Amino acid sequence: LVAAMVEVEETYIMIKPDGVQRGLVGEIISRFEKKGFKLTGLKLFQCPKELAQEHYKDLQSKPFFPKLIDYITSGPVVCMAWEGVGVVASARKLIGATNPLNAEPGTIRGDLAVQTGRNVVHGSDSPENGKREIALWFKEGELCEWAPVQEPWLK
Ligand code: RTP
Repeated sequence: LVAAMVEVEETYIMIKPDGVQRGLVGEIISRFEKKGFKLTGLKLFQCPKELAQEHYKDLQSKPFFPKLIDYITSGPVVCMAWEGVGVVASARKLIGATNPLNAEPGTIRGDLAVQTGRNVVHGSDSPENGKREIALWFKEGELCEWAPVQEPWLK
């Protein structure tokens, strides 16, 4: 028996304020749904400054940090938890390169964005960060563990 190379993982995906403002919420959620990942958490949320600073603490020393915090807190974001085999790396591929001008067509940023500072979506960069970020952005009771039913919805 060959051991499975990729495991079921969870990742934190966030539609940034520009994605909400531009009416791209449905389009972005639909890309992860169509790929086949499972949505386990979803909310529209006005992020406080402290949370944005904690989320991006690794970038604290970067010159663009204050602008990044202003951007992320400039309006509501859509917080999502997604689950699936290899979802962390796959979601990063669906999202595309950080600089949307380098992102391939077919990716979210490649199709929908132009500027690094307005790149519409965030995705965790490792399974460890996926867990850390989901715990940071969601409270207990906000996540749903569910399995797809086999029965048809309409009878
Ligand atoms: P994200 O965390 O949002 O998924 O982005 P990422 O991993 O692709 O990129 P990262 O290097 O972690 O940067 C986080 C976010 O900071 C903003 N940024 N601005 N030079 C700049 O002005 C600059 N560089 C990065 C972007 O919004 C980037 O997504």
